Amino acid sequence: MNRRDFLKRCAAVGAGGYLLSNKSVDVNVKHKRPLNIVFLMIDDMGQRDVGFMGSDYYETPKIDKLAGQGMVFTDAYANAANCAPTRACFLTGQYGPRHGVFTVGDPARGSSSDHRVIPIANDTTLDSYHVTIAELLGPAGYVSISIGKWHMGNDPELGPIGQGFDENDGGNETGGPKGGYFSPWNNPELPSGPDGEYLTDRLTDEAVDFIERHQDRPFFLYLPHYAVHAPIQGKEDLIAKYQDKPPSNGQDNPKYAAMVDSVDQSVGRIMAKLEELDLVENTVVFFFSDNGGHSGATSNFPLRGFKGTFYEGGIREPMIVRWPGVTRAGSTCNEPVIGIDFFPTMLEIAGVTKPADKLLDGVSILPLLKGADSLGREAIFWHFPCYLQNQVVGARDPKFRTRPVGVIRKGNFKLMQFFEEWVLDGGWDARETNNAIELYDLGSDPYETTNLANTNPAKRDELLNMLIAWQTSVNAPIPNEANPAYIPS
Ligand SMILES: [Ca+2]
Repeated sequence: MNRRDFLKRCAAVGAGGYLLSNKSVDVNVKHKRPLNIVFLMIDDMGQRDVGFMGSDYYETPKIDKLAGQGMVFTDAYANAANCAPTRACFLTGQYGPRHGVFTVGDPARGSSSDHRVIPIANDTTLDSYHVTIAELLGPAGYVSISIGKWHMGNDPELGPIGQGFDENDGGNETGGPKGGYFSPWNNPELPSGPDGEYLTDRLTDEAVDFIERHQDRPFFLYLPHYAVHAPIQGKEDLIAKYQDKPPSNGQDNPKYAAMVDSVDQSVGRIMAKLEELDLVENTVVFFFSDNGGHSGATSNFPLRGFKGTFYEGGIREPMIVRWPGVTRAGSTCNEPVIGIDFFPTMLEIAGVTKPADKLLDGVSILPLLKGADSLGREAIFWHFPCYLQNQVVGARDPKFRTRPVGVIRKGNFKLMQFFEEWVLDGGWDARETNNAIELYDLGSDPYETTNLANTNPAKRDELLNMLIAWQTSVNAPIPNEANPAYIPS
């Protein structure tokens, strides 16, 4: 069966179909299906990079306003600690072992002589046979666009168009803006604007234009900003605004602050356009980021670590969902949620029934949006069979942001299984002594300072058993081959 036939067969629209004009919806009826989805995916924005999560250095009044109008998730996670795997999980609704995008580029980063095991091969693009969220929303009547960073391959096959979006502005295989944040872009998917045009503003122009053009039909606006990923380049007038501002909690970079400020203005302009066109009550808006804040650019304090580590600072994200008539304004949810949950959530919002043979690893967060305080899900998982080089504060290791690791969070407990020690130093039988396991109680120790692996052996074994069972269930490849080039230091 080819892909088109598969899509035709599987794109079943929910009972009742959908309305063709979003203006005809009575917004006061809670169960009326909203028709538009706006997903704002910021790049490398740390959980503490926004005012509503406690930053008093960066100024994000528009994002904070959105947070006040919607529901804030305090325990929202990216599926990975770096860019591409989070995006592959978001687009497919599946954990990494299903699609093989585990990291960005080379899985063997750093010096091979420092690798104790051979890492697992990594897919740098998302294979076209995967069914993306855009491919299921399209047949349900949605017009869709991806504006900004794609990082999953190039069109016509592996870019946004190839993967089901109707339009693509600026998305390709690259993980950062090749030409920097000021035009010309050096991007075949985005015609350069006047010299000096700022990328975040330009992508926002494209988003506003898309909303205007498609205001009379259901739309899915996916806006994966290139910001606030390196290079750290802000607009001069915004940099000046932060130049004399005192640092706070380790956040002190005016150029980065200017980039965050531009993202804030982007959110403000998009919300203003929705209001102007009388669409705001009929649009669900998501705000999220793809991994933790980057070392050298910002501080995730008091969360431990940075982008690239699987401590909380590398994977915990700022997250808002605003769904008028459903999410209570100013509400907060503490249930752990993760990037793969957006796929089933958006299907449900759109009234699209999941095709029987489309495998989804996440769960719809609709009950949470409606006020429930739990999803009843046992645990969430991460799988990273690769090396990420560089030294960052909070990492376990002086040479790597992370070495190969598996992670589970269940309730307030989080367990990390480091594969080098696990595989080479005795596995299960040596789990008390081989330094493979870390266990934290995020409830009492959100900053991951006290490893409980040997002081709470019952909880350790419970989570470790669940993690191993999950790895088996998804065929997660464990890097179990010793590296002959390894030189003990
Ligand atoms: Ca990123």
